[in-house]
Amino acid sequence: MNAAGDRSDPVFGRLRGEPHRRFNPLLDEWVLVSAGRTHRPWQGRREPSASDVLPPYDPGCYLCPGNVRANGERNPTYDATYVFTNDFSALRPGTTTERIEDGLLRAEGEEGACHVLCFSPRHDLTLALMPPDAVRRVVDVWADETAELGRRYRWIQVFENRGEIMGASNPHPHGQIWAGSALPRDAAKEDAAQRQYRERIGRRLLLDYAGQEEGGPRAVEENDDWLVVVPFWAAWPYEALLVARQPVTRLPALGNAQRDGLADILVRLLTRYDNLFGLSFPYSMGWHQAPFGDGGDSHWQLHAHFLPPLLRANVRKFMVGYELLAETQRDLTPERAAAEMRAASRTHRAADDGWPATDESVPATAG
Ligand code: H2U
Ligand code: ZN
Repeated sequence: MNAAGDRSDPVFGRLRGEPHRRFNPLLDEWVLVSAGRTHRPWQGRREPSASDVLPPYDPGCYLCPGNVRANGERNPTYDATYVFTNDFSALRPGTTTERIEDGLLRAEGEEGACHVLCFSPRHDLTLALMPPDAVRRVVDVWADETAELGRRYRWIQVFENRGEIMGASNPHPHGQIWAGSALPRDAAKEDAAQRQYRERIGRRLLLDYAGQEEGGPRAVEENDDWLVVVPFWAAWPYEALLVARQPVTRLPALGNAQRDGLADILVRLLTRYDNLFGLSFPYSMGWHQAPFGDGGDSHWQLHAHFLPPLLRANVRKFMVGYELLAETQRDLTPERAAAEMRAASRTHRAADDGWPATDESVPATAG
């Protein structure tokens, strides 16, 4: 029996074994939970589970220090983090903002910017394997990029696609920042839900949620400033929500201790993820922070979503059929997912498996 046994859930225990729907108050939508279906036979696609052993420097990598990128520019021989403008930006500054309407057909120009952030000069590291001070530097860059782009744009989306099956184009540890002038779909939904809650209840939705989950059956990691929980309404099997426990609207507002605490809990969460199936766990993660220039933002609570696709070591969940046509459905209860994550070790298995050592020094071959 794992830690779940100590964390009973008297309220929802009755529903847990039966098909039921759960409400997602952030997106104002429902998810169907059908526990037990994980045992059905699977003869479909299997994902490769072995984590490749990577060199610390790859002469063919367009993100490694000193290498030439796809557009011909050369990266500096950076030794910590490195930010550059995406050579294939989906949003660009100075594009038209014209709006066109013709009956039901509407379109508008969208101005913005796309940056790429290399987390480390080391090709073979991941956030989970980087030293704490290096992860803290990434937190600082996320905050600085948000502040800088926020002077000009409304929605700043900081995110990371990790692993081939999430569409990461390169194993070199990196993330992206997209900034735009409109509120994208999920941002608009979360903004509206948090605003309504604030108006109705007088408090921040996610702070109330964090208070309700602390120490409970869905909590995975906690420290003074942060809580990691598999949300009650999670869509992906091992989805996680990382939420600040004090009122804070955006990354740049985080103080020194909160940033250190964030680096610490990030590594703890990502280590548990990697240890869950003994492989470098793929996911998309991203920050949701208050939009800029909208006036009052006391309804917003800073948080990050971790959306990993794997259901088992080499079987991914596909969002198809019912999910695409009706509503999201999950097979594994969030409580069980959280218990498995708590049971996974907090010490990275890399050491036994010949994964890279936690040391950021760039080998002499780089350049
Ligand atoms: P992803 O691995 O999450 O796709 O992020 C890598 C980004 O890096 C991707 O958006 C950009 C791609 O456009 N890129 C460059 O800007 N320059 C390059 O030389 C290759 C990739
Ligand atoms: Zn590289």
